[in-house]
Amino acid sequence: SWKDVHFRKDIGMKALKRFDIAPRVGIVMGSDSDLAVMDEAAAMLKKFGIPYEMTVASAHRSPEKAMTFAVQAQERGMQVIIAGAGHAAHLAGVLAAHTTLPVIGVPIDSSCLQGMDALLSTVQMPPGIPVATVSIGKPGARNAGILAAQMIALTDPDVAELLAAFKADMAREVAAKAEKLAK
Ligand code: RP5
Repeated sequence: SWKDVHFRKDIGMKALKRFDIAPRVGIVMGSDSDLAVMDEAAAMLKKFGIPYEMTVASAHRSPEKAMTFAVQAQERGMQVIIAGAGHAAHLAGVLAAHTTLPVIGVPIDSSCLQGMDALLSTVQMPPGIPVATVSIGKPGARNAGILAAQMIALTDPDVAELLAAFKADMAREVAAKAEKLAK
């Protein structure tokens, strides 16, 4: 089943094609230098068994590709887009301009301003075009993956079950830490 497919980034697209599976989440990043951060989002989607596709498209350097990705995402079966970019990060906003799918923005800490520039560029969308912006860098990318899973879980009980187990695991970990501290 598609749940058994391990969507490593290098074989992700091939696996999707081999099993004839449509990606449900599109992860887009402004440059391949963003990959180490965006891999955190991918890791979460893998954990919840959600097929995804990863690509590079830049709002500034390849605007046509970014626009086409957003325009085609829904008809290709995607339910959520996660977009990560650094510097003056307009990628998530540009994708959101071209789709009605929910777009989650990940500000990437790749500039001299450590991502504050990307955070403000991503979060400060004009009214009418929302981007659900998470925190800067790897923790934000991880949360983007979880948030995408939560959106998908609204109509997918299997994913909802995995998310509930994930939360229960976190609570157990905290309890174990508290217990250790009390000893
Ligand atoms: C942004 O510029 C990208 O998202 C990346 O974070 C940053 C640097 O890109 P490269 O110069 O490494 O390609 O558009």
